[in-house]
Amino acid sequence: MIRTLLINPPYSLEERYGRNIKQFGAVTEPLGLAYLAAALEGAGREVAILDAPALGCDLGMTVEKITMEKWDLVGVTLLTPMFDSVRRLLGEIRRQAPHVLIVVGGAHASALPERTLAEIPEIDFLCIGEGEETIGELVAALEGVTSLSEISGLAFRHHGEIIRNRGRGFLKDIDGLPKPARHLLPMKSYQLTASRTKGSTFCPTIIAARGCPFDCQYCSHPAGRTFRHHSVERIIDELKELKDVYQATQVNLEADTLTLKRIFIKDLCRRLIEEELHVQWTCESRVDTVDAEILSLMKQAGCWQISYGVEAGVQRLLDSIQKGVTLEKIRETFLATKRAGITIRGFFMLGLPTETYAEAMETIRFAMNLDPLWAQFTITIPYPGTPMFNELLAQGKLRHENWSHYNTWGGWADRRLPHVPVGRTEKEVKEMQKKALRMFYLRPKMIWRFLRAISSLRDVSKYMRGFAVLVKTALKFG
Ligand code: B12
Ligand code: SF4
Repeated sequence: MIRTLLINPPYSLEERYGRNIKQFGAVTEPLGLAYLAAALEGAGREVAILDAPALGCDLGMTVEKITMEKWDLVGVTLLTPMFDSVRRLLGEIRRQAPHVLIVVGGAHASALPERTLAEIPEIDFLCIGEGEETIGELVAALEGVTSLSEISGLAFRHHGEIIRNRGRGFLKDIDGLPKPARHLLPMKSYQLTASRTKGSTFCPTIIAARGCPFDCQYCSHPAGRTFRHHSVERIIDELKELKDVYQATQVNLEADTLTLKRIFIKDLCRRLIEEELHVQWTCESRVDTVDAEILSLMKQAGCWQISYGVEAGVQRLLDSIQKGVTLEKIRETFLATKRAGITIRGFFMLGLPTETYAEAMETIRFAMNLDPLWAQFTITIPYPGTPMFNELLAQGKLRHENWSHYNTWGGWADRRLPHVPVGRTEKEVKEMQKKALRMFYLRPKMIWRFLRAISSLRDVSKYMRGFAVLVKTALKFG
């Protein structure tokens, strides 16, 4: 029987966020891999997950764990900024365990399948899109039950040539999938950021839905354009598991836009209220999919925070990325959310194509006026597979395709930005990321708010460390 090891590669918090802010980063469950593992287990296969970042494993330790036991197939997830980490890992696996077959999947692999196979010669198979069915069929093919050419959504090498089979559509019914195999993950090692948690930072995730029909130009729609949600029953079932088995008191209900379907979010909230589970939750949403009625129901159902993708404080920029919302709508929804008693995390993008220095400042000021509890300012990265990437490439405005530098925290992690708006410099855009955080957080109002929120010594140390990092950047030490 084929034995499969699924690996979340050793991509450290320092690589993601840089030395200065790695301490504030999240270590989250690789739920994609847990879904794959559950599908394999459901088919009676032997499978394990090695979550290198959660276990604190570097490259050497990860390879050692792989070679200690005899695995036939290793499956690795690949997002764009992890490219070099994955390439190094696969090179070492090939060197130290040459018999092991290697399959990769994930957003980067799905966006650039042929190119990824060409750039990383150690990869044997590559999964495009959702992998639960593909990996099961791959294992069956490796056992000689079916042939590789029959597997939709698979690319692979054959006599030195790269073959790409027909595509596999997205799953219609995600409830048909077994619950993610959390029992194979080191659940107690996971932590969300302070900005997304209350008290303890243990806040596991439930994927409530996949897919999104909107047209944001910086999005590659890795889960497709059709919103597919789990049933309310299934979400409650996962919630109970997290509460009873892992003692979770708070969860993150993950979906590109949880509130997209009014009827679904209403049903979910009503059931959460009826069940009296007393689990607090957070989610991500769009400002144009909620109103006062939904927000009030969400609050009653235990929602204490919503993260909204605002992106820019300039209508011209919002229109250029086809966000489909107005500044007025953003203001209105922020107000309604605060009135409902739900706190807000706002996401803002700096360095959008054609953004000027003055417009970046306008976005920061807009964030300050909106005044969410937390704001995240990332540098725009044109990820492969997005309309933004294709357009910048066609216009000759991509500076390089060194994937490991495609990191939205480039200002802190000191990456070479793949794109800088015309007329501006990389140094200035990176500095803008730090400046945005300083302008937003080092306001007397914010300092007062955090002082009032302090409820433990741990909080004191957490806020002091954040404050110190921001002050250091102002003094040019960070
Ligand atoms: C939730 C989320 C997060 C959460 C994760 C929370 C958690 N507990 O999982 C947080 C906020 C921590 C996060 C962080 C990051 N994220 Co994120 N995230 C997402 C989001 C919104 C959903 C991911 C998800 O859970 N999907 C559901 C699961 C079931 O799907 P999945 O993980 O993709 O796995 C399926 C397939 O991809 C495939 N598959 C995946 N791996 C493998 C491996 C094998 C062997 C096989 C066969 C198949 C396979 O099968 C899986 C099951 O169907 C996506 C957008 C999206 N809609 O996908 C962005 C997204 C994946 N993130 C992205 C990025 C860039 C990041 C960061 C690198 C950002 C940063 N600069 O730090 C970090 C990296 C995190 C890390 N792992 O180190 C990008 C990736 C773009 C790209 N081209 O790589 C996306 C696509 C968003 C975007 N900008 O378009 N993220
Ligand atoms: S709303 Fe979010 S998931 Fe939907 S297209 Fe825009 S960025 Fe992508």
